[in-house]
Amino acid sequence: MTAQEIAKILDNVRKENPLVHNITNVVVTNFTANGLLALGASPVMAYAHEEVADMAKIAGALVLNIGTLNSDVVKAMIIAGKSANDHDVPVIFDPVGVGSTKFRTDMARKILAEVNVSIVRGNAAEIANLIGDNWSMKGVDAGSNGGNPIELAQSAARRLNTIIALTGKEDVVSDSNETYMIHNGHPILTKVTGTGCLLSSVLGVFAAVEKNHLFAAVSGITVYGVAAEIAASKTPHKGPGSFQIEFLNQLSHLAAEEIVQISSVEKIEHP
Ligand code: ATP
Ligand code: TZP
Ligand code: MG
Ligand code: MG
Repeated sequence: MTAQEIAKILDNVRKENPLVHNITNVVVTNFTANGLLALGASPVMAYAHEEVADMAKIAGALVLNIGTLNSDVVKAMIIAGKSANDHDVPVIFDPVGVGSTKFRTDMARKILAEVNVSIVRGNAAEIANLIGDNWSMKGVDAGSNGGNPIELAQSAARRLNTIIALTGKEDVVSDSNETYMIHNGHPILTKVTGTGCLLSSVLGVFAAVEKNHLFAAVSGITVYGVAAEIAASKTPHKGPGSFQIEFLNQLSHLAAEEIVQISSVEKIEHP
């Protein structure tokens, strides 16, 4: 993918203003809504069993995030997910904290068994635990075990038959046939809660306007990483509070020329 193609997809987001239905966690709800508004999308959070099917079918994408799950929320996710599948609405899944408790792992696998998901976005530990590989988890944060994120993303994409967007210091996007690595982002993103969750919803925004969901995921992650780099450069010696606000500003202002100058997307050749 070229930087110009990525900038064009961002332009389409701003022109089309897609509605994105989020069933997400209580920690990140406000930050997610503000991040999607800044980017040019129209967020809605809706959880009632009685309405989620109707909301999902009129949305451009549905984002399911199990950060503060309970049985009722999981039921809502499955109702919404089936409705999205019936109406060709792409579903993005963020398996927050999978591997840290048995309930989370069981529920994540249940959702994947019942709903056809276009993109799974998570840190390395979450992606590994989703496919039954051991990778240490500390609550919702990835531990590290020195594994290879490219091989992990490719193998998870093959086994789950979906697109994997595996994030961390480097981000990897793979559908098992085609793989990209994105070298943008900034370590201060790890000091603001919900930056992973917001990114999953941003992938919903991009999937709503770009039918090729592999390109949508690469574009969303790149735009996000470039905005973070600019925000960090504008808030030096400040801290996560100032960064978080400036990051929202940059999601809103980001220009095509900045994507061309700063983005770093590498296509990984398959053996
Ligand atoms: P975790 O809970 O492990 O932090 P997460 O769900 O919050 O996971 P991240 O993997 O932190 O998600 O990804 C969120 C964003 O932060 C992505 O854009 C990613 O590229 C970026 N990011 C994470 N760590 C770094 C880092 N060390 N350097 C640069 N960018 C990073
Ligand atoms: N606890 C449950 S969900 C959540 C926390 C702290 C937010 C996790 O956000 P992210 O984006 O994975 O850092
Ligand atoms: Mg994080
Ligand atoms: Mg997360």
